[in-house]
Amino acid sequence: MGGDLSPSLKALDARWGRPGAVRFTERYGGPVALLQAGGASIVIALQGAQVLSYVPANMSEVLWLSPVAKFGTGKAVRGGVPVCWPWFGPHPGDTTQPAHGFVRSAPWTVTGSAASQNRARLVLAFDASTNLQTGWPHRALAELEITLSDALTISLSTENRGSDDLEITQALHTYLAVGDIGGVTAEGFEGRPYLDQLAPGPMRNDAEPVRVTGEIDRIYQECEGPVFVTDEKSARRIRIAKTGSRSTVLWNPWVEKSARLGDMGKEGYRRMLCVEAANAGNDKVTLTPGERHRLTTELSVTVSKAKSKRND
Ligand code: TA6
Repeated sequence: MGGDLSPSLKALDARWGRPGAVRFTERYGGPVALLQAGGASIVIALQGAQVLSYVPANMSEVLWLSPVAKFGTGKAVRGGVPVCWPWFGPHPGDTTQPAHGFVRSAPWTVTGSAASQNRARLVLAFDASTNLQTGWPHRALAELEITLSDALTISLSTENRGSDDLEITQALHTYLAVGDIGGVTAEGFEGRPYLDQLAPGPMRNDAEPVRVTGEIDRIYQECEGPVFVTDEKSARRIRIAKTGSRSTVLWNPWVEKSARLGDMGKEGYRRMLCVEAANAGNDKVTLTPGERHRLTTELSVTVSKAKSKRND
């Protein structure tokens, strides 16, 4: 195996590899880390520190990855869990800046790994206090800690390394894989106020669980608890828990936006739903010098009771 690794992958394996739990290789045309624990596995692209795949033990893929995802240097990959930092959505003041910040398509540095019985962990960092080429006039360190156990836990920490207060927005932009969007219900949003990105205006509020029947792009506020995606066709329920976040983004591009995006694949929108642990909308994070903030999302899956066999 080691024979086919590039020198940098060999060095990563030597420094951070953990037998049977953490190894480095190439996938999708770029360097990735493969983590395994208790029969579960994940793939993490080092570019963007982006989890691209999560397969729990004895289950199928939990994350959606576009079948036409374009992997390339400096190109955000459509799917998995892109890291939106240090701003969510369009840059608050400069339209020349990329949407969702500059780290999701930048190289991150592996800074830690660990493995124990049924658990594997990788830590990556993006030091924006020295990456002056971003043009971002602040000094901060972003760290992503990815832990695989009987759930997938991803934590994005920000440390303000500047001498002024730092305000950020951010999201772990999770693309969940679903059997078919027509059989999906999202629960835990009932009664939560949300900003409708498709119809800017006052906060809205729905009392019912969410069914997706067209483009949806909502930033739920005052939304701290776990939410659930029930997927009839896949006969499973995904729990999305979080900490350090009072906002959750729900997004499906549907037909027209998918066509504009160009990298969703044929009817890709039917097989995905984004449920994003975020600090977005009015839920901004302000850090004093030296202060740290941690945003965490935890994904876990249960198999729905086998659909009762109808007697017809
Ligand atoms: O999280 C929802 C959203 O902000 C949508 O408005 C849409 O733009 C989506 O993110 C994807 O953004 P991207 O820059 O990855 O195409």
